[in-house]
Amino acid sequence: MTSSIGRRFVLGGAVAASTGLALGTLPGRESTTARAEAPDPSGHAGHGGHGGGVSGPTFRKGSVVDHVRNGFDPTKILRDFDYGRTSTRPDGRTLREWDVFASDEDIEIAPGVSFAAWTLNSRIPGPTLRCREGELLRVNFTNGSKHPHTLHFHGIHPADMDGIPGIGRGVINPGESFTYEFDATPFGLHLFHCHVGPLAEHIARGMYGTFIVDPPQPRPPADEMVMVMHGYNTTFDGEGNQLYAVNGIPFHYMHEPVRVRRNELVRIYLVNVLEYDPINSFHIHGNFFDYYPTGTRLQPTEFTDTIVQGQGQRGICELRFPHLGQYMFHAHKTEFAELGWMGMFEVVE
Ligand SMILES: [Cu+2]
Repeated sequence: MTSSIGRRFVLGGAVAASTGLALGTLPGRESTTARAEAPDPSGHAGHGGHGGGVSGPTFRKGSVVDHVRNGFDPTKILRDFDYGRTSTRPDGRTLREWDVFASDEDIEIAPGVSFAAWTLNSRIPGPTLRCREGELLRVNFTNGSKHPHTLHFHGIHPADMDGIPGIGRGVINPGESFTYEFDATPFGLHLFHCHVGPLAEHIARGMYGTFIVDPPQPRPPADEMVMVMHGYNTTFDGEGNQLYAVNGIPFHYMHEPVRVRRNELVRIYLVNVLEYDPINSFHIHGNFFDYYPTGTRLQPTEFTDTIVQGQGQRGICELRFPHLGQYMFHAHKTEFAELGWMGMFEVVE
């Protein structure tokens, strides 16, 4: 890390102080709107690459991105679990297969702001692949991008299925395909991402997804959702992020709150893949949650309202909302929150 980190944290403090109650206001209000094109008038943005500055978040008033043109919608991604195709092997074991393809896509990440993304299944984040412990998994990967990529899964598997350059099949070049095959173990909440260098750029461009291995005995029924925390380095300088998000589009769940039912169990599969910043965090208003780090144990380790994750860390949050109304959730790194990583739960009967 360079000394610019210190500058960025100082800058973050200035942002929080200057915008005051921004964390408690809804989109469309003065404090959460600004111009997408506006540079930080303080001139500090270049030091850390964070472009919000004292003018606050860089968004035009009242407009949202074109989800249809993007081809994905964070409201759908939230509860979109991809169980793939299953068949039964002669030995009675379940074989589960998915098709994953890489492609280069221009995505509107903020109103009028296009990002040259490298995607998995044409979305950011990539698909949420879900299976059960003990199954045999096959991931048929096709590289339709102009760049070489791999799929590297977190989990327990042989080296030649690890999806890194120089081992096993190694790099999958443009136009090539490869099938990764491994066992679904251990149960828990995992992730997958490209592992080709420059690694930070391949990840930051959008090449990641969630990988859920359910325990042999399913978890109790719940309103389940995935939240992948990430950012956008729109300048591609590798110096930080100008925008932050969960599930692809900054501020999306401020425009479309996550609707949940009062007293129903809510289970959030929370993953941090944020590149260029050392930590990310999740905080919920007016409530506490049980936290299961990596989801590999069935007993929570903590009852809290804030959790911090480094890159690659993930965990399951379980909670019920006893009261009706709207409750914010956001990074408790307020700089990230004001640059897009904030949303709302709306609790209804
Ligand atoms: Cu890649």
